[in-house]
This record gives sequence, structure tokens and C-alpha cells, in this order.
Amino acid sequence: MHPTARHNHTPAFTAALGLPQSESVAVRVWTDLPVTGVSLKVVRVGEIEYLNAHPVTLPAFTGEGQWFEAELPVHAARVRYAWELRLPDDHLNLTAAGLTHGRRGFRSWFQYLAGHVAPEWAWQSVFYQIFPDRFRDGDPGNNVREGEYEYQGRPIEIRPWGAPIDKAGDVHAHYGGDLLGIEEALPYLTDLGVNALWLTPIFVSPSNHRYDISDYRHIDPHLGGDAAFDSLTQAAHAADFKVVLDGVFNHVGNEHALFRAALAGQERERAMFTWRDDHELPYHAFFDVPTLPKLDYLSGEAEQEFLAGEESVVREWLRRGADGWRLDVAHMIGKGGTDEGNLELHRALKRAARSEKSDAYVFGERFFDPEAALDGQGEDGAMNYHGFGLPLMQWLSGHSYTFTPSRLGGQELCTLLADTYHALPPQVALSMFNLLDSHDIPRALYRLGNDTRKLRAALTLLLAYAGVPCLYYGTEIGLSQTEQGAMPWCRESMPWDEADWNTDLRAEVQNLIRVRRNSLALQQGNLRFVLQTSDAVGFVREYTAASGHTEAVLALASRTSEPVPLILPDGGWTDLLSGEILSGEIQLDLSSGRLLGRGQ
Ligand SMILES: [Ca+2]
Repeated sequence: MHPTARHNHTPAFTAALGLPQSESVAVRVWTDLPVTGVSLKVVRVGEIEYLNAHPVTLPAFTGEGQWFEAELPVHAARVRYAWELRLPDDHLNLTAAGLTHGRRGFRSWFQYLAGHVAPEWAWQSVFYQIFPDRFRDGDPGNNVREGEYEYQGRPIEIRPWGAPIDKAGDVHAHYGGDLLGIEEALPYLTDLGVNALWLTPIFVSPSNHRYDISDYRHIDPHLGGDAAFDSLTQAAHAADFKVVLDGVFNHVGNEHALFRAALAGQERERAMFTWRDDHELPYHAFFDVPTLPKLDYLSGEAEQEFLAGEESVVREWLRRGADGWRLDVAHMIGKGGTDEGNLELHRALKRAARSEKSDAYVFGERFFDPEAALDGQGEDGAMNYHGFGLPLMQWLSGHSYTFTPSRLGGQELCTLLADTYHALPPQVALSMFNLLDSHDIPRALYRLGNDTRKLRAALTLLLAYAGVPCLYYGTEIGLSQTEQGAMPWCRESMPWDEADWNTDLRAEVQNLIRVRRNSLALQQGNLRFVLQTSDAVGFVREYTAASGHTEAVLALASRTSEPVPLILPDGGWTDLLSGEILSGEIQLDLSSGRLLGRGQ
């Protein structure tokens, strides 16, 4: 190992996270470079202030090198800082981008969030995403009946459980899944090891995906209605599950009473939508889809109704038992038919959510670069398509999520992942919602050519990565899709006959989840890339306690079956899945992913 220097958010390096503004916090740097002096650099009023760092010892630290400590003044909501290490004939800057001779821009500096409280239960969670119509039918008596009503000008349809997905049923076909089905499956989910659920929308809505909500104040009767929600949340909480709902606050369905009243000319309701004369559709809508009129937050009426008012939708369902919100197209919400005021609205939403439930977990669907929105004041995190799931799957599959070929290599992948991780404050990075696939993009197994070995590699990295992991229903038993594309093909009904399951895959997913849920390093550790070749990548997650003792997990994966030469850092490592002890210079098959642990 080359001499180096390290700093991160774990206790040996940062004494406490989220201290109030105007206090100060002890921060430390470790180095085995022959330093002659160390300074902490802090950005204040646009200037760089130098503070002296002094040598300290940590009681349980037994390695090489030395530690230096300084007091970081928490003078702003987000404080940027870096270290300067002086050598006899040189000086180096240590930022989140690593050691450099030149001074990096402030974007790469370490960040400290003042007064920030993260919903830490999310860090201890492994989520499971459920698309309710397709997960499990607990009560056929509440199912939609063939032709029960019309939607977008044609009758709604039903499909028997297990029927292949077809294009005609894209939004019309109902399979009959419901909340009782989810409740019945809690023992299955407990056995799998997950402990939090994200349900795509469950409110009254005509389509099978329910993103076109007619009534946010009631659960869809075809899912079992309000009583089924009460029953599910009580049973879920009794089984130590959290339940996160899907909030669609950019638009409503065109059958919503507020929109009907607006069309009828009611003033208060008209102010909740954006009207226009220069378009064949007289109001703004989500991608100009007439059934999805866009909410306008300009007047304040929509903010009261949905986000922040005493009786807002956000507050009501937290009060009634939900533990958080996933926010549909969070980046689009705004005023006047645009995204204007987006961040202020999300801050208001989070304040309301937290005042209703102090540990509510709020994360947005931000499909593209979410960095600008994630300063800690709005959403706790975002769905990590941009900084994890999409590039990882692009590397492993050789194509994008739209099946455009790609020769993305492991080096570029790691550069991209590291950059997006370091751009976020640490508590936000740990609260990012990581996923390989969802109801909106192709299933991971399908993208990987139905190669379960590659899927295991992807899942190994998912369960080991910084942020909150989420599995899409059915991934664990090898559910795939029949046609190339995303929707509706990725929404097959979950098979409940075990003869249809890949039980080996399920056992491996159980093991990965168990390792994740037992590891402080995986839940709260720092992230550092240690292997990056075209075909193999590896990162280490490290949690260094205040004593100086480090728990570390090394996650490794390859996209080929060629053995990968590795030199493991000093000491023995244990394969956390097989129990094998490894050390020194070795050749490893990483084609299905490996997790090596040390110091636990
Ligand atoms: Ca049903």
C-alpha cells in the first residue's frame, strides 16, 4: 500500500454527526505519510480558514500511522472542509476526491450538515418494493370485474393470476393483488429477511398502476379499502416492518374531485391547476397525458391540501400508520406548470412529515442527477438510479436500461459511482434508496440475459453499497419478463407455487440480506473503491469506532468468469457467505460476487 491519508464520517474521524449550528465538532485525519504538520481548512464567508490539527492517540488503534485532530466550527447549515498535509518538500490536499497536489473545488470537499436528523431506521432496513396488483391476491372477492368501468375510453380488463403480461393490458389489466395478500405474505417476507416495504400507490385509482389517483383520502376498494390498510400496517409493525407509501404530488387523476370541480369553474380548485389557451389540452398535464392534470403549487392551495396543511395527505397517512413517503417524479413538482419552487416545496413537505412523525423517511424519485436537491433540507435521499443502479446494470449487462449497447468499463463505473457518492453529505448518501430495477425499468434478471450468476453479482453489490437497498418483488425467486422493454413487461404476477421458484437464488439472497442486516459497516460505513478493472470492481465499506477499531467489508464482483488476481490488505479476511478464510495474494472467481469481512 502506498502511504496515504484518510478521513470520513464514522466516529473515529468525525466525533458526532448533525450537531447544531454554532457548536463545534472534533474531526480527525489518519495518515502514514511523513508529515511535518497538518491543518484543517474550513470554508467560511467564501474564504478558506486554516485551523491547526494536533496529534492524538485512539485507544484501540493498533495499525501504522498517526492521527491528528482539530475542532471544526459548525458555522453554517452545510460546512465544507478539507485537510492540508505538509511534507518536507511537498504539501497535499485531502478532500472527498482523495489526496491531490492541487486544490480541488469546494464540490469535492468534505461536508458537515448542522442540526441534521436522518431516519436511521432506514439505514438498518432492507426494502422490498411491491406493485400491489401483481404481488398476491388475498381476497378474490374485492377484484375488479371484467368491464366494471371504463378507463381512457375502453373497458377495464381482468387477467387470471400467472397469465403472461400483454401489451393490451398495459394499464387496463387487473390481476387482483391486494393488501390482504401482502399481509398474508409477511411471514414469507420475514423469512426472506427484508424489514421494510415500499408500496406503489394504493389510493383509489382506475388504472392497474394507480398513479392516476381519484381520491387520496381512501385506499382503493379493489385493494381491500381503508380497513385492509389498518390491518396491514398493524400486522406489519407487529412483525417489525416499516411501510412506505407512494405519494403522487405532481399530478392527480382526471377523475379526482378537485379537478372535476376545477373544470366546473370552482375558483379554489381552479387555482390548483395551470390553465392555458395556446394548447389543445387547456391545462398542464404530466407529459401532456390528459388523464394526469399537473398540480400547480403557485397559489398555496395545493400545498395545503397535499403537502403541508394540518390535514394534508402527507400528514394524514403518517398519522394513520405509514412510516414514510416515496415521492413520485419529485423533480417535476412546482409552480405554473414547471418545476419552479421545487426545493422549497420539498422542504415544506419534509417539515410537515417530520412534525407528524419524527422519523418519517422521505425520498424522491429523481431519475436523473439529484445532487442539487439533496442538501439535507428537503428529501432525506433519492432513488439512486443515477448514482448506482443504472450505471451498475449498464456495466454488468452491456446495455442501458433502454437496451442501447454500451461498452462502459469498470474503471469508468467506479469513477462515476465515487463521484456521485462524494457529492452528497454523508447522512444523505447513507439514505439514498438503491435499486437494480423497479416497476418502471426492465427487470435486472432479464437485462442480464437471465443469467442468475450475474444477478447474484449485482445483488451482492446492491446489498453492500452505501445507501438503503431495495429488492423488487420476485427478484429473489428469479422472476423475469417475457419481452424486451420496460413497462408493462416488468410487472409479471408473483408466482406462489414453490415449484416455480429458483430456491438456490432465494437462499443466496437470504444470506446477502442477513449479512447486510448484521453489519454496521454496510449500514453506516464509509465507501472506498479498491478494485477497478474493465471487468471487475470492488469497494470496501469501513466503520471506524471512536476507539479506532475498524469493521470492514470488501464487496467484489466481476462480469466474467475469469479468476481475478487480488492482493488482500494485511490480515485474514472471512468470506461472509461461505466462511472461507482468505489472505495475501489470491485468485478469486468473482462472477457471482463476494463479500469478505474483517474486524467483526
Ligand atoms: Ca383481490
